[in-house]
Amino acid sequence: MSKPKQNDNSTSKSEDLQKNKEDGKDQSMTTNQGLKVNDTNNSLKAGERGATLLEDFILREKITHFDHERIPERIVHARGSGAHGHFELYESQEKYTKAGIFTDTSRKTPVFVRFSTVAGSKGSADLARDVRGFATKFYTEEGVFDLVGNNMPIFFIQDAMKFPDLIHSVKPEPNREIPQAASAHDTFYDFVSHTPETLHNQIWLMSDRAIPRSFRMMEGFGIHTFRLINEEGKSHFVKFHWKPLLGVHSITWDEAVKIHGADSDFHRRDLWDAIEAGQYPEWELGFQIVPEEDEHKFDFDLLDPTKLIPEEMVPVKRIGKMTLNRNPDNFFAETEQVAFHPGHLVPGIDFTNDPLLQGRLFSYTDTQLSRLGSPNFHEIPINRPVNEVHNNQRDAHMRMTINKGKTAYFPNSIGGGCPHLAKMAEGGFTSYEERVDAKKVRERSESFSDHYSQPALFYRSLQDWEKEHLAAAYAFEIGKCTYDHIKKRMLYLISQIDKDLAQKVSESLGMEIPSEIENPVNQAIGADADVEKHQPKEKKNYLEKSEALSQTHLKTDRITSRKIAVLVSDGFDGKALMEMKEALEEKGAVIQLLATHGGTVKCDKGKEHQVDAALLTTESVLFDAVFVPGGEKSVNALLEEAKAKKFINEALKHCKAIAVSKEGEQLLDATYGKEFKEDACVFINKNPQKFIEGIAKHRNWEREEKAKKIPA
Ligand code: HDD
Repeated sequence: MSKPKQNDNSTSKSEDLQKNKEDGKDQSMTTNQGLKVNDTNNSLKAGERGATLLEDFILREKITHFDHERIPERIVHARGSGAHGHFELYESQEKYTKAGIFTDTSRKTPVFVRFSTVAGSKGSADLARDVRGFATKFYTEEGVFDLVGNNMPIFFIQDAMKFPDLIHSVKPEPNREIPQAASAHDTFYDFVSHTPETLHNQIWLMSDRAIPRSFRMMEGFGIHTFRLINEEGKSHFVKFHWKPLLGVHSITWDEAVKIHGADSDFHRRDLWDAIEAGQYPEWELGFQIVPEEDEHKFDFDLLDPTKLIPEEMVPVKRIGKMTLNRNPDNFFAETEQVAFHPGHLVPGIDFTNDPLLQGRLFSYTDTQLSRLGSPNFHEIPINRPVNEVHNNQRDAHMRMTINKGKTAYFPNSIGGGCPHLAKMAEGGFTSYEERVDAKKVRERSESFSDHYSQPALFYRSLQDWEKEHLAAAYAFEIGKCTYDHIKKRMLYLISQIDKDLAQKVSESLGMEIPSEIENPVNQAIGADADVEKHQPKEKKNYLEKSEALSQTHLKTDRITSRKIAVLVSDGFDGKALMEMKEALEEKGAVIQLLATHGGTVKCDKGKEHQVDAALLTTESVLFDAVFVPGGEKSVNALLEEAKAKKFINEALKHCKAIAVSKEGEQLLDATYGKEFKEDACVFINKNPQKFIEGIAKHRNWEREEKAKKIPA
């Protein structure tokens, strides 16, 4: 790894956090009361072999604190990783919003971002097939603004009322707490097959977006339609997008399964290592703006969170850039205690009536009360705003602020009327004055009932390789269900999205596609007017394809931070390694020397090189590409290692770039490599530039049809 960059990343938030930091450097150990401690190994006893005394307050304090170290994990998004950074605006968006972060180009707004999986527990593996959370806390001068989104642009359900049902169905089944961090089980598909509004998010979940190569290579979406409000009080609808500058990339399911065992912290480690190495992940923030008067011009409802606005209909305007450049100092204090909330807003941004968003506005504060234990969670350093907080809220568990004076009410005269109300000119928040004139009803709009058109658009927009992966994912997930009626319902629903897709899945399942839905909802769950009424409407085709939905169009030619394995043993061609290393490192790639043994290896010139990992301790799936330099002795030793051959076979199967020079070619001959010598991403004695271009492709998916037969 290259050396960490000098830390020039301070922001108003990092200075604020400084107040709470301590590292014990050159200090004596103390109790929590500040008493110096000179023995932390032995309890106080009656005689050296005697019983321990209750009096031992040092022992009691240490054990009591330990006993209470754990807090409840998040009910969803329990497993996550966070990083600090900042956001900078390209040009003022004052036409649309008065929010300072979107109008003042001189600002460097501090952010903290937490990425997560949804279903798994805190200790589950990173490569579960799942939606990824992408939550950003902006510490703005006007207060905290949270954009609590996902890496998919739509959600499973349309009303927050159904969230507990959705989550209960995907979480481990309650009788035996199986399976962990996996949607492939009966209860989830029971729910999905009875809830056709889930189908759009469901098809994204079956796509490669659910198994990203890295958090740094995912898009992020605010999902709901929000409002932007300008100085004149005019509102525009907006959808928020994060576009990663490293492109959008995923891995294959076979790799995901293997990474589970090889490195279950794969994404967490990747984010941490990239930031430590100074390879800071970056995203551009995009606005999709819809004028108020266009609200009803679409074939779908802007308030329906199961629909996206195709970028071909409303382009995404990139308005600024976020850079993550500092790892947290303490996982618990920062990443675990950070509390996001879609209701943390600043003037210039407002909600819409999306019923999912409206329900979220309640849930997020509520959950912090049980998770963090007190309404004072905003005082925890990672959560407190960088501007000052003044109000008449008082007390409660773990209050940190010492409010002075006699008054904690408004209006008051004794306290000089303070804190006084902000005048509008000083930036107080006012809600958008949306006109509401309606009956109070427990209903859903019929404009929300189109459940097939957008899943079909998504599928049509994918390349063939993406379609193959997606069909295999459905076959895997539904194949894991044990109830035939659930499998049949799923097949029927998929056939309504796309006949070819359903055909592929049905062949894998060895099951006919039903011509009509069996076990209608009202038989299975009792007559339900809402479910009956909201059976999907006929599929529409308002756009044949949207390029923005396929990862093929979301690439870059950067290979920054890509991990390249170099397979060697003693006697390898040192010159070839140095040439390759120099060329790749110049482009920001990370080279690791994997050898037949740990310690150091000697090249053909007798120079010692530090081994990054013995082959025994690592796996092909943890790397983006492989290079095998020549050197007779080295290659002979590799030929004796089954792991080296497995490494090459897996890299081939996973469509990665492979380069060999001189005798290194023998490793291709000894593996399935011999059948792939003409492959566009297999480079034999080519210059490093060709290999770099191959790595930048991420994968040669054209190889996959043939490579999937490799039994690796
Ligand atoms: Fe949620 C956490 C994203 C709907 C209730 N949600 C949570 C996190 C993300 C999202 C990224 C993790 C934040 C972190 O890293 O701490 N949630 C979404 C998105 C949704 C969504 C994009 C739909 C567009 N969520 C949603 C609904 C409800 C919740 C409809 C409840 C009615 N979500 C929660 C929660 C969590 C949460 C229970 C768990 C931990 C937390 O809030 O702080 O309140």
